[in-house]
Amino acid sequence: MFEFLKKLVSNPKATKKKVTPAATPKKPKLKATKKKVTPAATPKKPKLKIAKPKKEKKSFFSFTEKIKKGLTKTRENLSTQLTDLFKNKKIDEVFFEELETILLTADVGIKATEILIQQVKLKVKEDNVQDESKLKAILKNCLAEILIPIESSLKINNNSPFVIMVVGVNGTGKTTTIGKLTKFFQNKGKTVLIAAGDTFRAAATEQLSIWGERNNVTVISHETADPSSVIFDAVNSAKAKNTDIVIADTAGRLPTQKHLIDEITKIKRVITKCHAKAPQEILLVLDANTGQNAITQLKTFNEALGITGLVMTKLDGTAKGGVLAAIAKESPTPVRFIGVGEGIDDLKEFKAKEYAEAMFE
Ligand SMILES: Nc1nc2c(ncn2[C@@H]2O[C@H](COP(=O)(O)OP(=O)(O)OP(=O)(O)O)[C@@H](O)[C@H]2O)c(=O)[nH]1
Ligand SMILES: [Mg+2]
Repeated sequence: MFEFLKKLVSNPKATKKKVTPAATPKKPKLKATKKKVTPAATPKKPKLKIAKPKKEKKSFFSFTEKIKKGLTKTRENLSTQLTDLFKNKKIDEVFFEELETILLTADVGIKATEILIQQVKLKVKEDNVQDESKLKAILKNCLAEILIPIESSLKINNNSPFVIMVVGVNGTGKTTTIGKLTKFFQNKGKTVLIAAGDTFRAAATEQLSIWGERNNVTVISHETADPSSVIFDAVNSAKAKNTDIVIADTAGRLPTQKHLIDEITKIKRVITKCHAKAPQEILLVLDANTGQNAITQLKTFNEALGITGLVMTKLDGTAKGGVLAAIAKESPTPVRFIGVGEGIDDLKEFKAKEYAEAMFE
């Protein structure tokens, strides 16, 4: 199922077609797209399948467990390497050199690794640490300290509608995150409207419509291929209906595609014309598998748009969970959410301590 979706949505052909619109001027097939897609208006069977929401216990314990489960690959990788390290070595300079390599392989990044090693060395000396579990506890605490400055939950202010523009590179998980976010805000008692601003890929609107149906919210889409006008209409519609939040999807684009980066700055300007305080949040969705390249993506999107928050997706599928520490030290930006699976409930607010706990057992 995951493989099927991945192939369908991240189809290399589709990606190629989408990221080079100038080279492929033919219009996307949007004939089937209705002006407004509501659950009642789209009774036909969706072609795309999306993972069914998994039932989740609402306790704090289950919340922490979910993050732990999501970070299993990173934790297991770190744990195995740390255990091996302790098998052969006492804690000396060579030990710290090897620890440095282990942290770098988890994508903690050079700056954060240096800081971690410095702090760990200091504590190890102070407490005369010689065993693995104590070292892990020290690593946990030091990592949490690095992550705390980027822990910042998304606050919805009263300048309604609160417009969230979702941006990022192709296939990072933007549309899926919008589906999960809609549920998150509905659980907080907010009303949500979705704007299908990825007008480039024909299947994108359909994919978003399915998430709309699952959450029972309206998805505004358009027959024209101009994303600005779709989002403009959505913001106006939200104003008329007193909807609390508009979440706008956008097409994936690479930081190197200047014309597409220019296009997204235009989308932002159009939103502000419609609502002077909007967009209140420009959410960059990053795929944890991209490792250090996430920082390059962040810098480019930030220069073009002024990124106000991050979502780090697919942490469940990677051993590179350290990337958030790299972001904290190299390009500190508020991390709003983390994605730990494909299901509707697999989006969690980022909590530095829990995250650090989940990285080391
Ligand atoms: N395992 C896992 N998969 C995820 C997560 N978030 C998204 N995905 C999957 O990643 C794939 C791409 O997700 P999309 O939401 O379509 O990505 P996108 O950024 O909208 O892609 P484009 O619109 O093509 O740029 C899908 O198969 C999703 O199910 C996550 O947190 N964990
Ligand atoms: Mg998408």
